[in-house]
Amino acid sequence: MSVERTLVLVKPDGVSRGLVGEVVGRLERKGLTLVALELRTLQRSVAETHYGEHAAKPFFGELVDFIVSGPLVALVAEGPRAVEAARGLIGATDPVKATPGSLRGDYALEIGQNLVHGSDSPESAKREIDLFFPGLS
Ligand code: DAT
Ligand code: MG
Repeated sequence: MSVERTLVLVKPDGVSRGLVGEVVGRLERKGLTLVALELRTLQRSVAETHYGEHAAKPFFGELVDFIVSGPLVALVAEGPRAVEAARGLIGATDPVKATPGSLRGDYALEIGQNLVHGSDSPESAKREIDLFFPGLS
Protein backbone atom coordinates (compact mmCIF):
# COMPACT_ATOMS: atom_id res chain seq x y z
CA MET A 1 0.00 0.00 0.00
CA SER A 2 1.47 3.32 -1.01
CA VAL A 3 1.84 5.95 1.67
CA GLU A 4 -0.08 9.19 1.10
CA ARG A 5 -0.19 12.59 2.70
CA THR A 6 -3.32 14.66 3.30
CA LEU A 7 -4.08 18.16 4.56
CA VAL A 8 -6.38 18.49 7.57
CA LEU A 9 -7.60 21.80 9.01
CA VAL A 10 -9.17 22.15 12.43
CA LYS A 11 -11.31 25.12 11.44
CA PRO A 12 -11.72 28.22 13.63
CA ASP A 13 -14.84 26.75 15.32
CA GLY A 14 -12.84 23.69 16.35
CA VAL A 15 -10.03 25.79 17.79
CA SER A 16 -12.38 28.14 19.69
CA ARG A 17 -14.35 25.19 21.08
CA GLY A 18 -11.22 23.44 22.34
CA LEU A 19 -11.53 20.45 20.01
CA VAL A 20 -8.01 20.46 18.54
CA GLY A 21 -6.91 17.61 20.79
CA GLU A 22 -9.98 15.56 19.89
CA VAL A 23 -9.33 15.91 16.15
CA VAL A 24 -5.58 15.31 16.36
CA GLY A 25 -6.09 12.42 18.80
CA ARG A 26 -8.48 10.63 16.47
CA LEU A 27 -6.08 10.98 13.53
CA GLU A 28 -3.23 9.63 15.68
CA ARG A 29 -5.24 6.77 17.16
CA LYS A 30 -6.30 5.73 13.66
CA GLY A 31 -2.59 5.28 12.93
CA LEU A 32 -1.86 8.34 10.84
CA THR A 33 1.45 10.08 11.46
CA LEU A 34 1.75 13.85 11.86
CA VAL A 35 4.23 15.37 9.40
CA ALA A 36 3.50 19.06 10.11
CA LEU A 37 1.21 21.00 12.44
CA GLU A 38 0.76 24.73 12.94
CA LEU A 39 -1.70 27.20 14.46
CA ARG A 40 -2.23 30.07 12.03
CA THR A 41 -4.76 32.66 10.90
CA LEU A 42 -5.21 32.61 7.12
CA GLN A 43 -4.80 35.57 4.83
CA ARG A 44 -7.93 36.06 2.76
CA SER A 45 -6.01 35.35 -0.47
CA VAL A 46 -4.83 31.97 0.88
CA ALA A 47 -8.38 31.07 1.91
CA GLU A 48 -9.71 32.03 -1.53
CA THR A 49 -7.07 29.87 -3.21
CA HIS A 50 -7.70 26.93 -0.89
CA TYR A 51 -11.45 27.02 -1.60
CA GLY A 52 -11.06 28.11 -5.25
CA GLU A 53 -13.20 25.25 -6.57
CA HIS A 54 -16.17 26.84 -4.75
CA ALA A 55 -15.60 30.41 -5.99
CA ALA A 56 -18.84 30.51 -8.00
CA LYS A 57 -21.02 29.02 -5.24
CA PRO A 58 -23.45 31.25 -3.31
CA PHE A 59 -21.84 30.33 0.02
CA PHE A 60 -18.28 31.22 -1.05
CA GLY A 61 -18.18 34.62 0.71
CA GLU A 62 -19.42 33.17 4.00
CA LEU A 63 -17.05 30.24 3.69
CA VAL A 64 -14.03 32.52 3.28
CA ASP A 65 -15.22 34.91 6.03
CA PHE A 66 -15.52 31.94 8.38
CA ILE A 67 -12.18 30.30 7.62
CA VAL A 68 -10.28 33.59 8.17
CA SER A 69 -12.30 34.53 11.28
CA GLY A 70 -9.75 33.20 13.76
CA PRO A 71 -6.84 30.86 14.19
CA LEU A 72 -7.06 27.37 12.71
CA VAL A 73 -4.77 24.38 13.03
CA ALA A 74 -3.30 23.17 9.74
CA LEU A 75 -1.65 19.78 9.67
CA VAL A 76 -0.31 17.19 7.29
CA ALA A 77 -1.00 13.55 8.15
CA GLU A 78 0.65 10.57 6.50
CA GLY A 79 -0.26 6.91 6.15
CA PRO A 80 -1.68 4.27 3.81
CA ARG A 81 -4.63 5.81 1.94
CA ALA A 82 -4.38 8.81 4.28
CA VAL A 83 -6.78 10.93 2.18
CA GLU A 84 -9.63 8.42 2.43
CA ALA A 85 -8.81 7.50 6.03
CA ALA A 86 -9.00 11.13 7.18
CA ARG A 87 -12.20 11.80 5.22
CA GLY A 88 -13.76 8.78 6.93
CA LEU A 89 -12.86 10.10 10.37
CA ILE A 90 -14.17 13.58 9.45
CA GLY A 91 -17.55 12.47 8.06
CA ALA A 92 -20.00 13.94 5.55
CA THR A 93 -19.99 17.65 4.70
CA ASP A 94 -23.42 18.23 6.29
CA PRO A 95 -22.85 17.45 9.97
CA VAL A 96 -26.50 16.52 10.53
CA LYS A 97 -26.10 13.79 7.92
CA ALA A 98 -22.58 12.80 9.05
CA THR A 99 -22.47 9.41 10.74
CA PRO A 100 -22.37 9.54 14.54
CA GLY A 101 -18.85 8.46 15.47
CA SER A 102 -17.32 10.73 12.85
CA LEU A 103 -15.93 14.09 13.97
CA ARG A 104 -18.63 16.12 12.20
CA GLY A 105 -21.27 13.58 13.25
CA ASP A 106 -20.26 13.91 16.89
CA TYR A 107 -19.36 17.59 17.22
CA ALA A 108 -21.09 19.78 14.62
CA LEU A 109 -24.59 20.82 13.55
CA GLU A 110 -24.17 23.51 10.86
CA ILE A 111 -22.72 22.96 7.40
CA GLY A 112 -21.02 26.35 7.55
CA GLN A 113 -19.25 25.47 10.80
CA ASN A 114 -18.37 21.85 10.29
CA LEU A 115 -15.21 21.75 12.38
CA VAL A 116 -12.70 20.07 10.10
CA HIS A 117 -11.41 20.10 6.53
CA GLY A 118 -9.78 17.13 4.83
CA SER A 119 -8.42 16.92 1.27
CA ASP A 120 -10.83 15.02 -0.98
CA SER A 121 -8.35 13.28 -3.33
CA PRO A 122 -4.60 12.72 -3.65
CA GLU A 123 -4.52 15.49 -6.29
CA SER A 124 -6.30 17.95 -3.98
CA ALA A 125 -4.01 16.90 -1.15
CA LYS A 126 -0.93 17.78 -3.21
CA ARG A 127 -2.36 21.17 -4.20
CA GLU A 128 -3.45 21.97 -0.63
CA ILE A 129 -0.23 20.79 1.04
CA ASP A 130 1.77 22.88 -1.47
CA LEU A 131 -0.34 25.91 -0.45
CA PHE A 132 -0.02 25.42 3.33
CA PHE A 133 3.35 23.68 3.72
CA PRO A 134 5.44 24.17 0.55
CA GLY A 135 7.85 21.30 -0.04
CA LEU A 136 5.94 18.75 2.05
CA SER A 137 3.61 17.20 -0.57
P1 DAT B 1 -15.98 19.18 2.32
O1 DAT B 1 -15.49 20.18 3.34
O2 DAT B 1 -16.72 18.02 2.98
O3 DAT B 1 -14.92 18.72 1.37
P2 DAT B 1 -17.02 20.81 0.14
O4 DAT B 1 -15.64 20.78 -0.43
O5 DAT B 1 -18.15 20.44 -0.74
O6 DAT B 1 -17.10 19.90 1.45
O7 DAT B 1 -17.33 22.28 0.71
C1 DAT B 1 -16.32 23.01 1.37
C2 DAT B 1 -16.93 23.69 2.57
O8 DAT B 1 -17.91 24.65 2.12
C3 DAT B 1 -17.71 22.76 3.51
O9 DAT B 1 -16.88 22.12 4.45
C4 DAT B 1 -18.67 23.70 4.16
C5 DAT B 1 -18.98 24.71 3.05
N1 DAT B 1 -20.21 24.34 2.36
C6 DAT B 1 -20.39 23.31 1.47
N2 DAT B 1 -21.65 23.27 1.02
C7 DAT B 1 -22.29 24.30 1.62
C8 DAT B 1 -23.63 24.81 1.58
N3 DAT B 1 -24.55 24.23 0.82
N4 DAT B 1 -23.94 25.88 2.36
C9 DAT B 1 -22.99 26.46 3.14
N5 DAT B 1 -21.71 26.05 3.24
C10 DAT B 1 -21.37 24.97 2.48
MG1 MG C 1 -13.91 19.74 -0.10
